[in-house]
Formats: sequence, C-alpha cells, structure tokens
Amino acid sequence: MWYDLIEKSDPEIFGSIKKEVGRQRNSLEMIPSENFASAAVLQAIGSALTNKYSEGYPGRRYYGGNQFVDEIERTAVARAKSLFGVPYANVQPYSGSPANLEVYLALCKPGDVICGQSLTDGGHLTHGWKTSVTGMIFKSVQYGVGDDGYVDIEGMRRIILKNRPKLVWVGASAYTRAFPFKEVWDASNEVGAYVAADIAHVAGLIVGGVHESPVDYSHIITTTTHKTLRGPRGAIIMVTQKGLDKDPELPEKIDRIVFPGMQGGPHDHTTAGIAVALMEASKPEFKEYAQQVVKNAKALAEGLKKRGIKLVTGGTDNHIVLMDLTPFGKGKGVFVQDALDVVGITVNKNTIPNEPSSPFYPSGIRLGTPALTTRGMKEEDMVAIAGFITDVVDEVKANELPSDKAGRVACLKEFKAEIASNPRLLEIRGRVLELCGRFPLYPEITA
Ligand code: DSN
Repeated sequence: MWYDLIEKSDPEIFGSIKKEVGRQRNSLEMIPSENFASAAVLQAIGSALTNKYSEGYPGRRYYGGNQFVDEIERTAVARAKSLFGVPYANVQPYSGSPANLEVYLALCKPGDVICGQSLTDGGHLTHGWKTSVTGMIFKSVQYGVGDDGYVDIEGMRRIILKNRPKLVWVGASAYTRAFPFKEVWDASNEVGAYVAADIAHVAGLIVGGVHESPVDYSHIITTTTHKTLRGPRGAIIMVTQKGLDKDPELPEKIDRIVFPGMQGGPHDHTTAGIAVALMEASKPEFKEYAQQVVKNAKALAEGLKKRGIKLVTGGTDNHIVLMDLTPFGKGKGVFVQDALDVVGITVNKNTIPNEPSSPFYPSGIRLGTPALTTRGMKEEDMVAIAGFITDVVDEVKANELPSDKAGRVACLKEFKAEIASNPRLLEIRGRVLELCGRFPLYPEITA
C-alpha cells in the first residue's frame, strides 16, 4: 500500500487523500488542463529530493551536496531540448504563471507594450489580462476571435502593427483550433517583437505530432508540464534557434531572471518528475496517446452536436471542446457544471466568445479528453459520455439566473440542494460509475 505510513502517522490527511483518489477513480475528469501523471512520476515527486536546496544551475550551485541533483537537472534539460527540438531549456520555473512572468521580466520593462489573446476569447490570464499583474505593469493590447470563434487574423495583425508591442504571446487555454503560430510570427516580425509561444495546453499534442510545433515561429516557448504532457505540476522555458539568432543572450537572460531574479531553490523532486515524464513522452506509445486524445475530442464533439449541442467553432482540432449553451439562455454554464458534478463528470464553466453573461456566470462549458484518454477510453466511450452530458443539460437547462446578486446566490444554493437528490441525475451517476469501473485508475495505489 502506498500511503501506509501517512495512514499511521496522520489519519486525518490520509483520509482526505484516500477520498480524493476515490473521487479521481469514480468520476470522469474532463477539465482539459488536467491529466493523470504515471505512478512513476508520482514516485519521483514523492522522493527525498524534496529535502534539497540547489540554488543555481548544474555545476554552479550555491550549496554543497548537489552532485545527484545536477545529474537529474542535466537529464531533464537534455530531454526537454531533444523532445521539443530547441537549443536551450530551463526546467526550474515553479509553474506556468511564474514561467510566463519570467519571460516578461527577461525581455521587457514595466510600461512596455505587450500583446496576447484576450482571456474572454480563450486566452490566458498571464498574456496581459487586466486582473493579472502582466496586465497591470505592462501596457497590454489584446487580440481575439471573430464571430466564427477562430482567431481574427486580420484584427490581430492590425493590433500588432498599430501598437508595436515588444513581446507578443501566441497560445490559449480555451481555444479549440490550431494556434496561428505562423500568422502571429509574421505580424510580430514586421514590428521586431519577440514572440513567445505558450504551449501549456498542447505540449503533449505537439510531441505526439498532432499539433504544429512553434519551433520555427517563436523566439521563446513556455509550457507547463502537467497538462497534455502528463508530468508533475511544473514548467519549462525554452529558447528556439530563432530566439538565439535574434538575441544570443536570451538563455543567460532567462537563467538569471528565473534564479536569482524571481525564484529561490528549484523544486528538485519536481525536476525529477519532469525528467521521468519527458522520458515517457519520448516513447512511441505517447504518440499513440496524443493521437487518441484528438480522436476522442472529435468523437465527443460529434456526439454532442448530434444531440443538438452548439459548439464554439463547430468542433475541435485539439483536446478541447467548448459548449455554447446560449441557445438555452444566458449564464447556463453554472447550472450545468453543478449538475455534471452530481453525476461525477468534472468540467469547468467557461466564457464563450461574445459572452452575453459574465465570467462567474458564463454561458459555456469547457470539456477535455486528455485525462479520460490516459485511462484508456476510446471514441465509443466519448459518444456514451456525450449522451450523459446532453441528458444532464436537458435536465437543468430550464433553470434561470436571477438578475440581482443576492437572488443568484440564493437561487444557486437552492438549485444545489435540489440536484443532490434528483432521480434522473442519480440514474446517470450510476451509468458514469459503471463506465469508470471499466477503466481502473492507479492499480498501483491500494489505498
Ligand atoms: N488553469 C489552466 C487551465 O485550466 O487552462 C491554465 O493555467
């Protein structure tokens, strides 16, 4: 048993871990940024490496005793360089948001103009959204999507040419189509901007050859390591050959800003987990996995459409499907997310382009297939899941949000209490449990 020591020493925390492992096993994890790291990755991040301090870089640390940590970090860096085809990688960023901030601080000064895809059009907070520090300390201009849900290429070009940003981001968190790497690169080159591709969502798909790589269309690439890449929570910053050609000092600038600029000691246990995940991602089985993630997303999209659900862009090229619930009214995402929770389908409510409601009460639901594909599910399972989801939507779509804040809070409280014992939802819960039972998760963990 994996958690036998915690069980003895701290039954309270053991109980919570056990319940969470059970939740992961008995529900359908469809948040597209989540995945199930392998048991080998879990062992690496649960190792005694967590005890070490290693400020600095391999061969030049501030503390002694780093000979084995050096081996691990050198291996992780070499694997990242080889897997993504880049000349430089830093594996120390604590996670995606600090990695992106490190890129800004390496290249820009406060007040510089920066550009990225708007959060409400699927972009990420750290690409200059107003409530992120990146939108507060830099002058952020944002591009978005057109009425068809695809990035508005002409609009993006106009914004870049007019505002002449220092740094342009390409990449997003709720976008179901291929990222326009070349188009952003071409526009940015016209004004001499640095291009940073944030591939956090699609890194595993790139490795698997089912999404284009930005290696020829960016100076810098950032990624988290825990989404489609299926590693531990962490991040990597890479510099491409194009980046080195533009600025040979980029690697040094990034190294210096990661440490000592923004971070202290790297999380060596995470570095080991990243190294293990990168090794796993280099295997032929991982390519099959990535291909299946996209096949599953397409099957899910088709299944939902057949049952009358509208999708942003009408489908998907990647691992994400974005349901547009506006045909049933505005702000329905919150009801559907809560009802899906009752049946054991874990998703997140999400804004849709031209959102008629608000980010907290949005009109969309974001779905993803990376975690279900790791469990071994295939297209026919996605079709079944599309049926569960549409049954849930049908059950709750008539609920209306009051327009005032206090009314909304009371309405949602009442709604949650009602759905917990809704017979139709409980019947669907039974079908979800039966499906989960056919795809065991973490047989290595006996807790
Ligand atoms: N929170 C991540 C996501 O869900 O897409 C992005 O950082």
